Amino acid sequence: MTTSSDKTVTAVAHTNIALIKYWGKQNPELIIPYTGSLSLTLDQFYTQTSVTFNANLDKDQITIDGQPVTGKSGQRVHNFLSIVRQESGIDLNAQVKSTNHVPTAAGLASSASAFAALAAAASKAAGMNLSLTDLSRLARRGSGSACRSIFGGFVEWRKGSDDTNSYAIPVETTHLNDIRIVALTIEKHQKPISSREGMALSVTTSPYYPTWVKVVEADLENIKAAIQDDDFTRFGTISELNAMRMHALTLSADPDFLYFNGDTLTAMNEVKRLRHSGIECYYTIDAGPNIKVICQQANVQTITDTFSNLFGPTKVTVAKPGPGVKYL
Ligand code: 2P0
Repeated sequence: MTTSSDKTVTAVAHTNIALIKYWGKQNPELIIPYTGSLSLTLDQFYTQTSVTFNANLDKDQITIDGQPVTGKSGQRVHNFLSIVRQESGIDLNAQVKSTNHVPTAAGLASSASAFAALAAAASKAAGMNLSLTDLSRLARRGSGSACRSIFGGFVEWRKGSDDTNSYAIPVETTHLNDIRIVALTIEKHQKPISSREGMALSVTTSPYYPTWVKVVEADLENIKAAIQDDDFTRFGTISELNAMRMHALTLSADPDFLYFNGDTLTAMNEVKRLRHSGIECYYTIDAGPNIKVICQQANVQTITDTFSNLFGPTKVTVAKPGPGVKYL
């Protein structure tokens, strides 16, 4: 049993946007997915987290943006810290201070940057010195998508079959580096059905789920080939298709549910209109109403002008490929 460690460790992790979506767990306890997925880590949205294990604390103390975290979210962080305690052998409570530079739970995958930063800070504060692969495995235990935020740029989560072999790896490439994500924050409120609940409902009730598992394998191979061929058109086309296939699993669940709202549909139509007018862009949408427009640097201005006119300039953020996890 370790009884003293006052070292504060601070880590920063950026969020990621999935182009090939993770939607369903074959092992909910260990967060082993049914399929692989592929993402791009973004430079604009990140979480900074400091962790100190301290013998004077009688329980874990967690704050996000200065506010104490309790209830379900607090329990999730506490459970994650218990995994770190178990794996490191430390037997102390922790102080966790986290600052989010992400619109929380609005479909910008805040849990990805949150658990990636927490995994990095907590493991090091507990005296572990994990490889990036083991850090990715650990982050996965907090939130599936967090395993991808350990790395920068394009990242593939290899689904694996158990705790040892389900982790993310960087996609080595110099291609598509002028890719940009124009994020439209249509709605900042918490979504009515969490990703965790939504994917569980899709797995257990959508008759199309087995087909999704097959289709994702093909989408994943095709998008990796598009990256290696530096083929933006194929890259964008596959991304948009894959996102819509994921949302078909929500519409076909019992009871059915939908993450889009009216503004989401307006934005989708606008992306298609722009594309038909020669401004090449595609959309992807996660478990919320917000849209991310996938484009190249040359078209960023036209696209941001268009959506600033529609929704207001404060709703539009341009992101570039971002870095992997870092210690401060
Ligand atoms: C993704 N999403 O690949 C998919 C696409 C949302 C839509 O990963 O239950 O918060 O913590 O493993 O990672 C969001 O789900 O879910 C997500 P858990 P997570 O980015």
